[in-house]
Amino acid sequence: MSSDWDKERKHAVLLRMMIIRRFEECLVHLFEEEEFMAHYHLYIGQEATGVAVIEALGPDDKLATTHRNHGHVLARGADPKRALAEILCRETGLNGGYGGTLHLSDPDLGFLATSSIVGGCISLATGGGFALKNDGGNAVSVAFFGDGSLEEGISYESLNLAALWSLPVVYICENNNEGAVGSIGGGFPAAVSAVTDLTKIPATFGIPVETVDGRDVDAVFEAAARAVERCRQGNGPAFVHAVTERWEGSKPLWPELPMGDTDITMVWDESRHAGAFEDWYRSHDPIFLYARQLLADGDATESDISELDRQAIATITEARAWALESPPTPAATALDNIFVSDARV
Ligand SMILES: Cc1ncc(C[n+]2csc(CCOP(=O)(O)OP(=O)(O)O)c2C)c(N)n1
Ligand SMILES: [Mg+2]
Repeated sequence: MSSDWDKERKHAVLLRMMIIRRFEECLVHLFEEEEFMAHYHLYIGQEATGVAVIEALGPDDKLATTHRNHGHVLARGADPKRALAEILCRETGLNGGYGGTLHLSDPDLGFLATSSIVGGCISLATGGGFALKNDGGNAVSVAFFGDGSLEEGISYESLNLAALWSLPVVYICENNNEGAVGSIGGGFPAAVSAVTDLTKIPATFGIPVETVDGRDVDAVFEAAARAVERCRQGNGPAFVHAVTERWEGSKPLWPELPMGDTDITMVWDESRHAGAFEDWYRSHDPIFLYARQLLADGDATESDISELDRQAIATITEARAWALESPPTPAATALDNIFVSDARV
C-alpha cells in the first residue's frame, strides 16, 4: 500500500517525477539550440503513471516501452547523464548513441526493448512474459503503450496469446487522448479507433482491467501492484488503463513548452494559477498534485519541495554539461551491431 510509504519514499517518488520533468524541459531547450535533430516525444503530464507503476515492480521484472519512453527509462533508475547523451547521439549514451530518443533503452535495468513502432512493445512484452513463464520464477513483464497501440493488429494477437497461455504480462495503457488535437487539427495523430471504450478490448479476452486516474500516484501504484500480484501468482495477464489529460506541449506535432519551465512555487502559490493554463496548474499537473498531497498530509514542507526541485535541476544541469562534452558516435559506425558478421545457417 502506498499509504504505508514513509516520508523518504514519498520524497524519492516526487524527486523522480521532478527529474523526468527537468530532463525533458532541458531536452526542449537542447532541441531549440539545434543540439539534436530528431522527432521526439515528451512524457510531461504522465510522470505519475510511469513512476508509480515502476514503484510496484521488482528488480527481476522486465519492461518494454514506446516512442514516449524517457519517463519510463528514468523512472526505472537510468542515469540521466547517459540517457541525455543517448538522445544527443554520443558514444557515452545508454545505447552507444545508436538509439537516440526513439529507441532509448536500458537493458541493465530490465528493458527488453524500446519500440517506436506503435504496438511493437505489446508484442515484445508478451514475448518477454512467455520467456519468463518458461523460466519458472515469478517475474513479470510490463508493456507501457499509448491508446493508439490498440489500433494495431499485433495488440489483439498479443492479448489473445497472453490470455490463452496465462502469461505474466502487465499491460499499462497510457491513455492521453483526452484533449488531443489530432491530425485534422494539425496536432499529433490521436486515436482513430472504432472502439469508444478501450477497456472492452482486454475484457473481450477475459483479461481483468482497471481504469485509474493516471495523474494519481497512489491510485496507479495500487492498481499496478494488484496487476503485478495477479501475474506473480500465476493467474495470467492484467491490464491497467491509466487516463491523463494530454499536456498542451504535446498537442502540436513538435513538442513545445507553452507554459515555460515548471515553476515549483505554483504548488502552493495559487495567485499564479491564472490564464490559459489555470486548469492545468490546478487539476492536471501530476507533480503539482503529488506535491500538494504531501503538503496536505504533513509529509513535506514547502522548503522540502523546493529543495527536491533544486536537486532535480542540479542533476539535469550536470547531465547536460556531461552529455554535451561527450564525443559524438562516429557516423561511419552507423551500421555496426546491425549485421551478424559470421552468419551461420
Ligand atoms: C505502426 C506505426 N504507425 C504509425 C506511427 C506514427 N506514430 C508515432 S506516435 C503515433 C501516435 C501514437 O499514439 P499513442 O499510442 O496513443 O501514443 P501517444 O503519442 O499519444 O502517447 C503515431 C501514429 C508509428 N510510429 N508506428
Ligand atoms: Mg495517446
